[in-house]
Amino acid sequence: MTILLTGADGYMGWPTAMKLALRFPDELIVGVDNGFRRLWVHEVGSWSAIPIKSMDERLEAFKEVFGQDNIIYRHLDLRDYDIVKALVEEYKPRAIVHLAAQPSAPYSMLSPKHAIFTQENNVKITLNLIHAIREVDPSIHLIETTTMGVYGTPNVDIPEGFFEVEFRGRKDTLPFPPQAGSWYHWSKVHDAGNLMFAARAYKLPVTDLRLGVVYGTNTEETKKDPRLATRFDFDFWFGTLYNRFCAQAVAGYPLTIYGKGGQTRGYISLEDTAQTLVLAVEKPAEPGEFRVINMFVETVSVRQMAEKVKEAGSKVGLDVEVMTVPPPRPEALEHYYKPDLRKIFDVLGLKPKYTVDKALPEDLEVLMGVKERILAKKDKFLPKELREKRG
Ligand code: USQ
Repeated sequence: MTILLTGADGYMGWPTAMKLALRFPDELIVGVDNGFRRLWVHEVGSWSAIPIKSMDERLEAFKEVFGQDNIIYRHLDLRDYDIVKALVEEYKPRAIVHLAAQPSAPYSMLSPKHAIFTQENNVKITLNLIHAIREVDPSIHLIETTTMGVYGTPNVDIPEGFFEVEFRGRKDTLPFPPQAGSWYHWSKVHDAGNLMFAARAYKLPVTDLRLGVVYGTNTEETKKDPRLATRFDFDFWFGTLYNRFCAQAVAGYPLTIYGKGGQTRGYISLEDTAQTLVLAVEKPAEPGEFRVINMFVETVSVRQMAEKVKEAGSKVGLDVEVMTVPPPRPEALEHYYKPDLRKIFDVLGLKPKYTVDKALPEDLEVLMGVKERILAKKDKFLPKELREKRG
């Protein structure tokens, strides 16, 4: 049996490849990527704080460390339908874990070209996978990480995908209205809509994992050998909140709170993210089922995150400062946020290993070991116009 993993070279992809390979030792994990993430981060002038190896070197190290040889890597561009169909035909996977996407909101907002690239790239790949599955074998379980950002920040509770509505005396269960906050997040709204329709029209089993912000330097597997490390971005475009704040703390750079810092999001560690993806493969959706699962472990505001990093920093000798940056994004700076969180535990059975508080000391320590690499790119914490605005 085979499991196809797209985006295998990414921050979540590589750790997930290893976790899948270890959980299903008799199956082949086919990792696919075209190396775009490395290029995008290079394009914005930054790099991964933690040095990463090529896929070939990682696979060699995986074999050595774990004594298993069940991950292979294919360097392919999944925007081409013929390539995707040939790939699915060749390996006949039982499940496809689809992580290959341009994931950055700020990158997608850089220019018209970046917006269009992001949507074309992301939406096309999902459509290619849907159609390849339909043509080759409609029983293949398609799992995609969309985003909690599909819902935006409405002033009411957020369900897991669907909610009951009563309108002019009639009732229905409908998709919760999307209110995404960037061209990237809208690409995932479009993906979610396309996945929902594919499940209905072609009877595909589909799992839409509405993923929150992923954080952390390591998983159980990446820790075992420096050659198994996954990337760690901290720049304005590709670094996400917790990761950036940790890198800023280590670099002696003030934590960059955008606006009031009341922006609240769901957070989940890299370890728990990879584990949730393994669980989604273990427990597939039914044919024709569009299964939406909110995927995070806790909600934290930007202000609270800054406090947590400051406190954890002080315990390891870091004097962490905080600053307010004029809000660079079109988002609510203070808002209500109460998303449902049930299915990740009840349906998939995740037992989270981390919370932000638990992970911080370990991650700060790892990043202190690569402080020079962070300092070398500290001008990438903010784009020029924001650096100038703050004086
Ligand atoms: N923020 C700051 N200071 C910073 C960086 C971010 O205040 O230095 C704020 C942002 O304005 C935002 C919040 O922190 O309000 C989260 O930002 P983020 O960069 O950590 O995450 P986001 O852009 O929302 O996107 C990330 C991933 C994306 C994923 C999403 C899940 O890049 O792929 O889909 O998290 S969610 O946020 O739930 O939509």
